[in-house]
Amino acid sequence: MAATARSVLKVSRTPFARSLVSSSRFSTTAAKNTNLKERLAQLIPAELENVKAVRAEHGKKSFGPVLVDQLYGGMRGLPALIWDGSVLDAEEGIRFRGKTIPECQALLPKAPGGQEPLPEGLFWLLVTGEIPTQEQVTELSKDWAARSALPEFVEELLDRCPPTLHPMSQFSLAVTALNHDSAFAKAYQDGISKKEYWGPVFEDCMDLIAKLPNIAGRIYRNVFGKGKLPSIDASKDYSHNLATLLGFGDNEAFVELMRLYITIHSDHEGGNVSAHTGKLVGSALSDPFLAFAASLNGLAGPLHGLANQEVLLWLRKMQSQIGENATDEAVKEYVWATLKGGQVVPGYGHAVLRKTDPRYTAQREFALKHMPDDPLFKLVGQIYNIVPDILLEAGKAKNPWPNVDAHSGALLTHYGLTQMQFYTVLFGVSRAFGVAAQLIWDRALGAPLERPKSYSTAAIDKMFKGKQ
Ligand code: FAM
Repeated sequence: MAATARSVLKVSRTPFARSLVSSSRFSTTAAKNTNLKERLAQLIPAELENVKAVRAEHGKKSFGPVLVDQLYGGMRGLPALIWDGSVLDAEEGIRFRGKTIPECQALLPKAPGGQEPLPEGLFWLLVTGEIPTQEQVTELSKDWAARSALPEFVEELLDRCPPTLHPMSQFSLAVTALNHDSAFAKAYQDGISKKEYWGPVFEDCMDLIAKLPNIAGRIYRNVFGKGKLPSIDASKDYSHNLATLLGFGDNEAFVELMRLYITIHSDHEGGNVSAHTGKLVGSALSDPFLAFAASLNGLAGPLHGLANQEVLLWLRKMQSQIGENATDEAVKEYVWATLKGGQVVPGYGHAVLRKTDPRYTAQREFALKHMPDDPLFKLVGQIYNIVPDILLEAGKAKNPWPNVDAHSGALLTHYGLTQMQFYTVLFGVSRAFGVAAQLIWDRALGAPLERPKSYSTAAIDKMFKGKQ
């Protein structure tokens, strides 16, 4: 078996296949003159061989014991999924196809005059493992602009939502409804072969990403009374269009923020609630709209994406109770009161990370460059100096350091996007990039239906009674 696997590995070691085995060996430039779908079609056969070979060589090897505590403890740390797009290290944080956030900032194409990476490039990287050329990202911007229109009934659906319905619920409704035009659902009904699934899934994923600015913009304008939605400009990049639809397109710093924001929020390996939910639902061959709507419903939870809203609510409540420019002592008391009230400090802690989230650091650096004197930014910094020690002293949280959500609200507030109920929608727009890339690869590699085993407490007791 091993000999066969080794010989398969030998023939399959194209640059892409190798890159997935060892992320440090990426090819840095994508093949020229191809669009994303064509490039992907070139990469899939080698990756199918690569997976086959790895399974043949290592498929029967054990990952070690599973502890009963992991069954009760939210499966923390349980090795259970494969996703090559991004990997999260507890100390170092996220890498997208082997690249850290600063590396992505340095390497990915930028808009003319811009300094932050274009999310178009990040999507290309997630899908292919390659750094795209400027032309290739421009092509993606244009493609997404061309696909951006919403079906009229989805616009009407959003317009009929009461403004009191949370923006995340509206977002999920609209994405679910896009399944009306799913290329994959139609192809499946028409009897498409399993080998061809990835093609219509790719088309759906491109449509999904493309339509999100119109959904987000419409929700924002409807809920917060911001007037009529302008149209998408096919000559502009995705983040510029998103900013314009929200009403901030004239502010170049805000547009840059959107480019960075989408890039760093796009993906966080496969096990987080939104990424995993998308993969799980997609594994039933629900189309990408249904799968991503499920991701959004997970992202809408306060322990996950809604934490960015919760942080701002918590900060505003703090300011109303102890005033602005409060002393460290007063802030400490407020943090302790939060903990003693049986609540979490939003924006702090993480299920995997054990250091300050590099996504927090990237946002802090953006703030230092663009808004060093902003009072809310200063408060976020003051809290950073206070909360970790308190969480350590309280002794429960395994990670006392800030995560991505501790910072984003302060940046958005600075530019006038003060409606905190909307913040998780922006996280959702970004997370589509990672979930979509994963759905495409899952169908290309023929990932099976997910179906882990659950046990009853009585069964656990019976199984292990009297054993060490
Ligand atoms: N404040 C207070 N208590 C906390 C805490 C925090 N920020 N973080 C963890 N704990 C508690 C936790 O509630 C648990 O208490 P119990 O034993 O009473 O259940 C204990 O410490 C051990 O938890 P853990 O193992 O350190 O963390 P988990 O892996 O169970 O949970 C988080 C991870 C993110 C859900 C948790 O740290 C948390 O609730 N943080 C605040 C909410 C937040 O910021 N979420 C966003 C996470 C983010 F990165 C994202 O998904 N966007």
